[in-house]
Parts: sequence; C-alpha cells; structure tokens
Amino acid sequence: MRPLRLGVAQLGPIAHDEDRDSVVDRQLYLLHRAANAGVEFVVFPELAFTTFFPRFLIDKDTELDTWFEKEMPGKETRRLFEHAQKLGIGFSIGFAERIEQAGQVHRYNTSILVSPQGRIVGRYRKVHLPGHTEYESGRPFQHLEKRYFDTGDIGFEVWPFMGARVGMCICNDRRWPETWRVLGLKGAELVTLGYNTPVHYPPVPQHDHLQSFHHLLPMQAGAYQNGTYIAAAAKAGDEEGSVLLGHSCIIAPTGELIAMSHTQGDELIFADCDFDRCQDIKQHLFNFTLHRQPQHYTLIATTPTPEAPPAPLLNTDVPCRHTGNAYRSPQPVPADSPLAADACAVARAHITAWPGYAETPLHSLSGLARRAGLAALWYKDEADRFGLGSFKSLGGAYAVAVNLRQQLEHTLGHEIGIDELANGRYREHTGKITVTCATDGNHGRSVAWGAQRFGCACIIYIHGEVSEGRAAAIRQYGAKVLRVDGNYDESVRQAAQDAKEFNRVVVSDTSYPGYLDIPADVMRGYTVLADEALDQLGTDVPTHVFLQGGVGGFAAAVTARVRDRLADHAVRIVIVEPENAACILDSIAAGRPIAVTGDLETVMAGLSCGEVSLLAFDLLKPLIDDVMTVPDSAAIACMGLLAGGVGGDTPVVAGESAVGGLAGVLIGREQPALAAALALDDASRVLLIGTEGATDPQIYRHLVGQSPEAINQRARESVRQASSVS
Ligand code: CDV
Repeated sequence: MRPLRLGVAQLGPIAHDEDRDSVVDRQLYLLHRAANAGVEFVVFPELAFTTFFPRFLIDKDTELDTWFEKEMPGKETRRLFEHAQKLGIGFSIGFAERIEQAGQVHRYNTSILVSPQGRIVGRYRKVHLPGHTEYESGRPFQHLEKRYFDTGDIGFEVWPFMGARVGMCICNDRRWPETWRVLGLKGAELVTLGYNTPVHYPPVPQHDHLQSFHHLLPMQAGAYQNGTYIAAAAKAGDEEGSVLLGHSCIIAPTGELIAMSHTQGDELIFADCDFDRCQDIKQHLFNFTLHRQPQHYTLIATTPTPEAPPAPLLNTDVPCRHTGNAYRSPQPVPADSPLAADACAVARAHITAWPGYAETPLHSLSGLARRAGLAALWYKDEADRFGLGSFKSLGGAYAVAVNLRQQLEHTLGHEIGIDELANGRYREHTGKITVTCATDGNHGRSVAWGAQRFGCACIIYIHGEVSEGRAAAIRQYGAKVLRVDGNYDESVRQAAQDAKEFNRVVVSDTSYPGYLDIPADVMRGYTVLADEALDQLGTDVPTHVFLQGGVGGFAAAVTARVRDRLADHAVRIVIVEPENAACILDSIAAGRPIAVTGDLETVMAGLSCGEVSLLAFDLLKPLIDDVMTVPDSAAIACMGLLAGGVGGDTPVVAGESAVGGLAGVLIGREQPALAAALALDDASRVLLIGTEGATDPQIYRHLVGQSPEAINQRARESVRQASSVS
C-alpha cells in the first residue's frame, strides 16, 4: 500500500478588488481544515490568488502586471508556504507568473508543487491556452488567455512526490487526451489541476448545460486510460458576473469519482488514495509496453496541426434576402436630375465654406479585407462630421440654409450671401421662421443644428423607438423635441400635419408627392461626402459600393456621384437594409414604391424606415444593381469588428446604422449563393460609408461592450504606434 489522504481546496469567487492577503486568509482556513482532517496534500485552483482576470481587457502592461506574481513565494503569498510547512502539508497551486529572461518578459499561467517542507519541487506552465487574443464584442465576458500568457515552455513533467509520481496540468489541458497520455507515459500516478471554467461558453452556448459532463468526461477517461489519480480544484461561483463551474473532484485510476464538492464556495474535499491501485490499470488493460502500437500513432506527435481555415467573421446562417435590380439602366445621371453634377457642386461649395468644415477620413481596412477575402475595403468614417456624429449634418442643415435663404430673398427682394446667413445678419427675419421634421435621431439633430446655426426656431418629432440619448442630443441645439406614439412613418405624418396647422417649414429627408424640393436639397448636401470619398480614393476605383438604405436619400446621393464620376467603370452598387425594414428591396422588386408595414424594429435605428423617399426611389431605380437585407446580429458583430480593429486595422467607432454596408459585404462573402449573385470575390474592392459614430454612447457601450472613448483611445494609440514604427 502507498496511501495518501489527498485534499482539494475549492475556492469560491474572488472579487476583482479582493486583495491577496484576503485570498490567502481563505486558503489558510482551508489548509487548517485539511490538517484537522488528516489531509497530507492539498490541491488549489488555477490563478488562485486573484480573480480570473483574462475576462477583462487590459491594455496597459503596467496594469496587467498587477495580476502577476514576480516571485513565488512573494510578500503576500509567503504565509501560505509558512503555514503549510508548519502543518506538514504539501500542496499545488496555480498563479500568474511573470519572469524576465534574457531581457525579455514572459508571462505564464503556472502551477507549482510545494513539498511539506515548503520547497517548490515542480513547476508547470499551461500548454493549452484557450480563448482569444483580440477583444471580442458581444461576449458577456472576455477570455483573453491567449493575449496575456505565453504558451508553456516546460511541457508535462512528473516528479516523485510524497510517495507517488505526481504531474500537473491546468484547466483547459484536461480536455486534451494528449495531456493525459504524455503524463501517463511518464508514469504519473497523480495529476493535479486547477480550473476556472465558466458555465457559459460564449462561442457555443448550446453546450452550456453540458459543462459539468464535459469537465468530467475527459478526466475520467484520462484517469482510467493512464491508470492515474486526478485531483481537480475549481474556482467556483459567480465571479464578477461570470458563473464558474464547481464540481471539484478526485478521480481514481479506475475512472471512478471518489470525492466531489457540492457547493460553489470555499470547500475542502478529500479522499484516501492508494497509489498501488494505479498498477491494476498500468499492468493490465493499459499496459503500454505490452499493448501500445506507437508506430500507428505518429500522426499525433509528428505532424504539425494543419492550419485551420480562418473562422468566418460573422458566421451567420440567417437567410438574407437579395434582389437584383431588373430596372437597372446603363445611362448616366440625367442633366435635369436633382442630383446632376452642377447642383451637387453648388452644395459642395456652400458646405465647404461653413466654419468648422473638414473632410472626414477614409480608412483603408486592409486587415479586415484580408480576413474577409477581399482585395480592398475602404470605410469613409462620418463619425466626426461637424462634431455632430453623423453624415446627416451635411443634409438637414444644408436644406435649412437653402430654405431660409430662399425665404429671405423672397421677402427682402435681393440676394443673400451664405456668410450673411451664418453670421446672423438677418436673425430678426429668420427668428420668425420655424423649421420642423421627424427623425430617428441623426437627421433631426442636423436640422436642429442648422436652425441654431442659421438663426431660426426648430421643433423635432421623434417616435417611440428613439432613445432618450438621441433626443437629448437634439435638444442641446435649442430645438423642442416632441415624442409621437408609433413608428418613424407616423412621426413623419404628425410633423407634416402640425407644420400645416402652425405654418412651419418641414425639412424632411424623405419626399412624397408634392414635397420634393427640400428633400432634394438634403440629398445634395449628402453628396459632399461621396465627392470627398472619391477624391480620397484617387486612382483606386472600387468594384462595389455597399450603401445603407433607410429612406434612400443617402444611398441616392452617393449613387448619383459614383455613377457620374465613375461612369467609365463597372461599379456594382448594393443597397443594404435591415430585415424588418426593407422598403427599398420590396420597391425595387416591384418596380414601384412599396410601403413595409408592421414592426420596423431594428437595432439599426436610422434605417428603421417603412417607406422609401419618392425622389430617392426614382433616382435609385435605374442606377443601383442590388438590394439585400442583413440581420441585426450581423450589424452588432460588425460594430465589434471595427471596434476591435481586425488584423492590425486602426479601431473605428461605428454606430449601429453605420455598419449595414459592412454587414452586407461580409455576409455576401460568407454565403456562396450571395457571393455569386453580388459578384463578390477575392478581387473585389469595396467602398463603404460609415454614416455615423456612436450617436448614442450608451447603446454603443451596451452593444460593443466598451465605451466609444475607450475605442478612440485605442485608435489613437494604434496610430501612434504605426507612426513610430514607420
Ligand atoms: N481557464 C480555462 O482554461 N478555461 C477553459 C474554458 C474557457 C474553455 C476551460 O477549458 O475550462
């Protein structure tokens, strides 16, 4: 007999702010309980001195290092060693280890084996690091082990210890048969391991209910197939919102469970082991010398893991609707079109003369393009347009200015300069005029801003789905905001009805029979961003332009400029709409405006439109190639991809309504039938317009998991790093 009373000290959650002294107190309590129970060897969990910090994104090395131990034992951890020694108990424990070797910093997820005399006799550094390297939005918590730790450099060792051959592994290692077999081949009779296993596994949540089964399954098999005891110690319970699996256990070489924890907190379990029992397995059924056939296993150890094809970026199998445009005609933008080149040039001259005008950036997202299998991806980022957060500041405000000027010229009988309007010379006249509109947020903000800038009153209508954050953003420009029951189209109707009654000027971005002039001005304002983008592209010509739909005004403005300026090139223009509000898709399919009714709810609030603008539809009908829909989930995922910066791209803050185009192109690339329909392939060069930034920072934070400021900060750092390298 080679007996040992073996203990496992499960720890309950460790709070983010709990200091090491407090954690060590808890460990000592369990150690004393072990001593009272006659336990000789205690196994503690993985990363047993702190909360499981890989669930947080930590950008600064100095902050990261606070979670790591530079020496073991250190000032705060020494008490554990001293008490264990005093009690004559051996133990194993996991911690985050930081070392410097040849001037290089290495960080490992480590465990050590400590003799009853207080000496470290064995060290293991985690080999199978799970999780991911980059921040992933949409997860309730991160798992950034691959970011913070180096892959273990020691491999799986076995040490003669307290009468047995003892090896160690850590958490995710237990799922890998290779771990057990290598330790088995080295003669392990006891393997210790600690773990932090969240019950919720975000990439495959449909397995959450199997966590305990998947925890025990490979360990029981590993114990049996290698004739070894296993002692597994959990960090358990609700730790900073992530519920960790308990079920700490001791497994016999037969694969039987001989002890298991039954709480989610600090708990000691123990069992009496006899290491001679390992021979019942090692000498018979799994006698390696007699029965192993390694000549047939070479593939396992000699072939490097074949590189897995990159995971799809969106991985959505939600069916997207697509329609090719049967009404597409190759003719250019007609000279009498509201978006003829001359009229757009007037708007550009006007807007570029406004104080505070600056071109918005065109980002080349080469990392994302590579990952998506595209030749190029450009993203025109409207987040900073006039400090209003979206492209809409170009349209609504421009239409306000044009309308006020027309009214003044009519009243005063002479021409008015834009500068005179902007500097308030005619405020006594303009102050009597009230402009109004309905909005999902951004357009109303632009009209309110224009009204304030050019000196008139303003009343904005919002519908039930518009967030309070967006309403507040409108009020800050002095406008009155009225909330209407129902959807966007109902707020449009209410605004129009009240305008008639109270003699207000409706500055709408959507047109209908008899109301075309002002929406045409709005669209002409938008064309400025398209001209900027085409100038910024220079000689780079896109093969595709993906544009968010909405009421169609923005899409028509960009389409007109692309068709005019790239008339000699085959550029495919694709309109993208939310699944619930695909009025352009239905209209293009029918060849006439069709209203979408019912619940238009979508996270892409700015695209929650049931009726296409008449003017926009007439412009789009001969000029676009395709219309498709995308699910909300894809839009949210795209916000995260841009925020994270794929493949070295600078992080970009993109609002919910800004990413429809990106969602369309990525889904188009991932779904073969759509790729064929849209002629998207690895030679495609795609232009996208990011129409808004985080226009509602609270919603942004909720969807992306980080504040827009944090992403912008990362963007600045990434630009700084790139410029210091070049
Ligand atoms: N700490 C871990 O290694 N956790 C992993 C989870 C995230 C898959 C585990 O295997 O339990």
